[in-house]
Amino acid sequence: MTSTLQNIFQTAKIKDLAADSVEVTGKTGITTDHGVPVPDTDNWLKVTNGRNSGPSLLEDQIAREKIHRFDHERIPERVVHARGTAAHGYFRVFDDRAAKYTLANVLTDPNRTTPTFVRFSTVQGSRGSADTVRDVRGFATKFYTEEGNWDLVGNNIPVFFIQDAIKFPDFVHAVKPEPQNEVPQGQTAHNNFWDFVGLQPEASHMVMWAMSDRAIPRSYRMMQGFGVNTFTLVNSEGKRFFVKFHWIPELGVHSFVWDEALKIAGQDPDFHRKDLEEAILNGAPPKWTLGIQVIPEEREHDFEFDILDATKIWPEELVPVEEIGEMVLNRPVDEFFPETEQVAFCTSHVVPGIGFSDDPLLQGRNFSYFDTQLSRLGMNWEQLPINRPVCPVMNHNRDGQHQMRITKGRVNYWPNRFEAGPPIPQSHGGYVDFEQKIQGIKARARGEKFQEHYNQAELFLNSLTEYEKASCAFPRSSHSSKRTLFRSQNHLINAFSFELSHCDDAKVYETYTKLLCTVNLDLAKTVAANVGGQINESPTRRPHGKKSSPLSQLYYAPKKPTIKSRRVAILLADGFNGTEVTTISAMLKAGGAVPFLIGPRRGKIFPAGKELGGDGGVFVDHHFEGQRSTMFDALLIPSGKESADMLKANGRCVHWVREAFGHLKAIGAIGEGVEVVRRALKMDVTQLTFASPDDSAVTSSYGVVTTGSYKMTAAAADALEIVTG
Ligand code: HDE
Repeated sequence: MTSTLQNIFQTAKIKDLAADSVEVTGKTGITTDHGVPVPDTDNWLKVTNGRNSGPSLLEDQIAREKIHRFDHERIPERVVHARGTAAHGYFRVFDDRAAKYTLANVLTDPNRTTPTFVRFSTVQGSRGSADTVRDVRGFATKFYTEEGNWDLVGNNIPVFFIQDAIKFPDFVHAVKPEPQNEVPQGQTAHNNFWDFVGLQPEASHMVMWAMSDRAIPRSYRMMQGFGVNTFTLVNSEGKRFFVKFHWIPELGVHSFVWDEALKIAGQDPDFHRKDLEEAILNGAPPKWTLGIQVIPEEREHDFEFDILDATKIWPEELVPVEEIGEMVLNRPVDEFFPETEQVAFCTSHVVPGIGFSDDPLLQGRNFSYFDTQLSRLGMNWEQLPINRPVCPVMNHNRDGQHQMRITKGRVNYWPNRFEAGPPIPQSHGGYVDFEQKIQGIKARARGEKFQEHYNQAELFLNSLTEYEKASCAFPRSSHSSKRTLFRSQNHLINAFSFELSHCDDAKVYETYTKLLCTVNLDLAKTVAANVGGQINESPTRRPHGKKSSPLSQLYYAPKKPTIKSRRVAILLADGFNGTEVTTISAMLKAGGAVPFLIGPRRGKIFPAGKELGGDGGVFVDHHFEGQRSTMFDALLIPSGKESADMLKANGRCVHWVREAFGHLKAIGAIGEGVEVVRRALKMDVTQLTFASPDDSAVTSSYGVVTTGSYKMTAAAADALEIVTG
């Protein structure tokens, strides 16, 4: 374990897991599973005459055990959300402000630290699929509270494709790879998905989100989380409230552009997995604020949408988000399988003070999750170390496959003559079942307001800013006078066009472009023109023209801009400016960023003034061919004539600068390094720049910062001092 991890705060869950953790060291010899020391793991017991190896013997219990264990290493992958990664952390509330809504201590007691375990995931692809595909992301949190586990099993998009759980198998069959050839992997760009959503208008709101930048997050650390379903809270006076849960990331909500996401899927399919681990190990543990939207019971019917419909948001203008606490993820898992793969969530797992609503999607989920764990992990899945609560567990449930607990005593039922294992009344912390009055007719039907499907799809579209709509070759700044240099395209249109263009059945894309007319006629026309679809000439619904700014991800820009955890590539070759690179690297590290030196070879590269092959070189992290600009958030080209000349002449470096520019990465260049940028972009960088007030450096609305020479400022000196100690 690294020293960073040893020093971090240990939650009750980390201490609990220690009982089941073993460390493998040089002193730990190998034994069989029944504990017998193993003398040889490389040779199966054989009949041999010394010259030839003869037949292998079935009696070799050591070899047999090794193979048996291997044969059964796999368990069924999750039917959805198979690809994921996870981390440990903790949750604290700011104060007891939520006590007016709930008696749940985890949401009201500021003196508590509740351990958490979060698993992030994609939905469509299998366990080995790429991280950066266009997809919804799962955001499932297990709170190990003192009153039992609470699982908040959410996504990074606040709505869902369907309203009633009974449609889930159809939806998942349609979205997953097609049955005849198991294609495509990690994508919704195929006939069956678009066929289904085209015939299922309730999906239209969620499809807008899935085609937006939300579906290609830059990092799991830079996305929101939403409980999606409507839950309930009960306070100590027995009053009930409807609630939606929100996670808001400290770093803001950021996405890739599609070209980056596509390339990274090939360059580093584990990008998001590594990103989470890298940030935690580099001392930038991700943090989210927990927000709640609350509606008192008596206001349930005050809205034009049904508040129990999971295809609808509750606009924040109508129901504000109240921030009540924060979660930090500060520890990667020690081993993937027992923790990330075996963790199992259930929406039905709530604690006193939190309850369900009649949301028909949630009701079905409450059945489904426990059920799926039975086939994935077996009946006693809640005894697995990662799943077991940190509070005592006692009941009269018994036996089942892989029972790990030995419960002493003579009774396994209640009531019993010993009064052993009695129920716990509500007054002593027992779960509170809210006494809800129900009246109605038993029928296969949904409420009246569940029939409207397009208003919020339009609301989402109207709320996107130009940035989100603009293509990757579009300038960052909306006040740029140079904007016309670039071709404006639309992210959302591009996404629809990519996906529908992968459908080869005309019926599918024609149905969908017709459906889009009801959301927005202009959008439908452009997409139809791109993919060969069809439109209805007049809008089939009157647009309402409303907006809600929190639907745009720019609304969540971090309160204080930060370079924390951002990856910065410094491209250099022999003859670079050594002091400059050392100082800037130190400044980046002091700001929490992660600098990487990229050079023409993996070994030592020598700064100007140092003898080639001598003592004065620096080790670079990667060779030019080993990484691409897509793997980094920013690029720096230092000064140094010889170095700059080499970079200019190298096709890979030129491409690096051009690609980073195209993806709107921040690019910094100093002295001769400016010439590299100029050459790569085939334009005078001053065309791209705005002079800064003191003329010391010029920065552009395109994210290019250039300066003639590097100055050792007081801030730089401080940073150097911090990092070099
Ligand atoms: Fe899930 N979902 N889901 N889902 N879901 C599963 O449970 C299901 C839904 C979500 O990291 C499965 O343990 C039904 C909405 C996440 O382990 C399964 C319905 C939301 C994860 C299941 C939904 C989610 C799952 C598969 C419609 C966002 C991964 C493996 C009624 C709020 C959890 C498993 C992890 C996983 C069923 C809809 C989120 C089959 C029936 C809405 C994040 O039980």
